Amino acid sequence: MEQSEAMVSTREGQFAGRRRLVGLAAGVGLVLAGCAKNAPQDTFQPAGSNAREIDGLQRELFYVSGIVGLIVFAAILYAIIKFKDRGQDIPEQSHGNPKLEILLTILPAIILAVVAVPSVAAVFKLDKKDNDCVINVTGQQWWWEYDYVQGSTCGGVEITKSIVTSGELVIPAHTDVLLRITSRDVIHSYWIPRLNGKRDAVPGRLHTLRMQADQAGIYTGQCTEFCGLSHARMRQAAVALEAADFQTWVTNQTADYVAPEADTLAATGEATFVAQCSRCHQVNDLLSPDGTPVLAEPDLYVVSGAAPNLSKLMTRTAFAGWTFDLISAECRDKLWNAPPDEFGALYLQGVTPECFDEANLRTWLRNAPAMKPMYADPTKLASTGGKTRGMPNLNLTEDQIDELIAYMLERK
Ligand code: HEC
Ligand SMILES: [Cu+2]
Repeated sequence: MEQSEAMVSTREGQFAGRRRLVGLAAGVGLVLAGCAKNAPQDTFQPAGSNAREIDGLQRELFYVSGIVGLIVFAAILYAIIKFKDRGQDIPEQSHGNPKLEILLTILPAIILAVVAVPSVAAVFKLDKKDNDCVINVTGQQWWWEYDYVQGSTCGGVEITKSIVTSGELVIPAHTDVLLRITSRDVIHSYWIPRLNGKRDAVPGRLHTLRMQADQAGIYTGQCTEFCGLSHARMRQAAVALEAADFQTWVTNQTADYVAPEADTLAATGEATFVAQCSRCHQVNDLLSPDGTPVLAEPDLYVVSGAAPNLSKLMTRTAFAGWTFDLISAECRDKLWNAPPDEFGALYLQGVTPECFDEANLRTWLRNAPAMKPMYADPTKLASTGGKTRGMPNLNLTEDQIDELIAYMLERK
């Protein structure tokens, strides 16, 4: 009887051991999967001077702490094996060893002091304020707004007219760009891992973050401070373009509004847009039927205080916190994998009819909060005086959606 119980318990022990091993293997597998070569948000693959600074520092620190870690693990292993309970007497109890204690205080202090030298140096280097472009960044629930200020220059290109865009930050490559980051609602955190570390976006405060990309391409990131219901759907990208391409991008973004041709689906879409969308969304230079400029009146309905500027929606590749693609998976892969010298031309094509992924935008217009949660309980809207956060369900008809999509397709 006693014997069989012992057998059962050892077998359970074996199973537990095996399960632990499987768990460990899965854990290690996951960690290694994170290091995969094509991971787009890999801090170990810096693509600009600021990220490289951080990467260099963390590698140095990894060696120092790695050696300390090895020594500690070896000591623990030694103690576990050497002093394993084999029924021996309790060892002699000692009370304090001043020499050892002083040594164990001074040694870590010295290690920390050594580590502080490159760390503090890196902090100062990353904080350099010289730059060739300043872009204002505003965190919103749940997307990022970028403002290129009228009259400023960016990488030598003059910004003749204010550019407001969302989700996709467009910067000139090889250029020191300074982001001035704030938030309109709650605390967010801006992070493009391959270009720099994180910076909190705090209402009422301006935090700066430098961006520099070595070559043209697309670098993705995401909000890293929990900011409410759709925090997980608050993503962003930085697109770096060569100087000439960046100039082309700016020229296009600042171009005058082109109204749809009369009697087209898009023209009906413009009227629908004025009626349904312009109370929140701005399309630059858009006029109401009576000829007065359409200006957003965000505080009327939107708790978040603003909505993305849609003047050039189709120059972006994704929308709504850069979560849903505007282009098909095939076109996206082509763009993402384009060699740096071909990337700019491909990106500047914007959303072409062949690449347009209509399904996403259609689903969005049918019922945005169903695609991206905006408020906890839509049935309790009365308690907020009808105010919603984010984009509400506007109960549009399929015809209205057709018109709006036709109109949106021309915003490029
Ligand atoms: C009550 C205000 C409001 C109205 C009205 C509204 N939207 Fe929105 N819309 C928003 C907000 C806020 C967002 C950002 C949501 C997010 O990404 O979390 C948004 C996002 C979008 C986006 C994604 C843009 C981007 O760059 O990420 C599109 C496209 C869009 N709306 C189209 C429309 C159209 C077309 C209409 C009219 C039928 C409309 N919206 C009406 C508030 C509104
Ligand atoms: Cu956020």
